[in-house]
Amino acid sequence: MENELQKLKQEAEEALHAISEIAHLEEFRVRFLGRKGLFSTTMRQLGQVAKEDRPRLGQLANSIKKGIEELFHDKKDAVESGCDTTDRDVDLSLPGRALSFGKLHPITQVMEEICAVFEGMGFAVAEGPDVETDHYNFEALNIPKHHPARDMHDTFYVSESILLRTHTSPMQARIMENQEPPLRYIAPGKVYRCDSDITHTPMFHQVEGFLVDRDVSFADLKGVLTSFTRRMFEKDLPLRFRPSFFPFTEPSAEVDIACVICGGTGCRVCKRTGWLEILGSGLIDPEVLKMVGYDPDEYSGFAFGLGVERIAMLKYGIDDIRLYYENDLRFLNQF
Ligand code: 2U9
Repeated sequence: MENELQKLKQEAEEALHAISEIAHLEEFRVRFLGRKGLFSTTMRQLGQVAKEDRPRLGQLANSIKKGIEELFHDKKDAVESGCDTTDRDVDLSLPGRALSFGKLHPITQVMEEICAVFEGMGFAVAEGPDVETDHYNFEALNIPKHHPARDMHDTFYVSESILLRTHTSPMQARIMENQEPPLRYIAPGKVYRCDSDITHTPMFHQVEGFLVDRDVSFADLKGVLTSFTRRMFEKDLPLRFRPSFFPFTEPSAEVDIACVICGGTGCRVCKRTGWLEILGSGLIDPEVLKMVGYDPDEYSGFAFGLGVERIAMLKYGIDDIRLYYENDLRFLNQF
């Protein structure tokens, strides 16, 4: 009898626990607590147990039934009011779940910072398509047919004349073609090249910029880029302009800053040179000015370009570019 009562208790508790709809409450009441229900039927059997056990078992049966009735009323209130908290899986004492806020990807953060510095110097921001024509990506920028950058191994082609832009310069050619100087623009965005190792990813971000006006000289370029590096790296770092070559600028220069890690004494990051290359630049080639319809005798200009991933690597001491794109929150949450 005692076993039967305990089994009934367990059965009733489980049945109550499973109830989530009002319709099932009455079914439960009739089945367990009604006049012909399981508790009444079991209690009627008390007459058949030994006389000396009857008071103890009667007391037990009453207390179990009372307990189930209380649980039933709690459940009824909860289900009818729509906030069923009698479920034992819900611990109301637990603190609420903390909302985790998303944040900008480190590359987006650095790109916005770069743009803000140039905007502070009066440059407007222009964005253009990632899918470009061969004309704007190469031809208009004085990159001839035989140039290695045009090879299938360096560029992602969509068709013979359509490709994924390999730099944001096409946007600048489009602006020049449609507007008259004076002009000051930067073009931030994604660019694509067939390349993949610890310092290259097939997609990366660039900010390129240009200024065209009358009497623009290399001194103007030096002034703007010196201000930029000082603001970006928040230090009065020494800067050097090293002669270089780009098809769209003449003369051209690569710009180095004193190594942000060793300060110029030489370390692993700067390959013992004491310098870090941060951007390319130059005076816009007169051929490019002619191509967009400007008279090179009237106007001159400078242009520059930088890789955002590289700037962010130098700023934060990151040694593998692929970390940016592995979506590992332990890495991303540091920024
Ligand atoms: C027009 C004329 C000239 C844009 C320039 C660079 C120098 C340059 C690279 C730096 C690292 C790209 O991300 S990177 O690989 N860029 O060095 N870009 S001058 O010159 C232009 C652009 C448009 C019409």
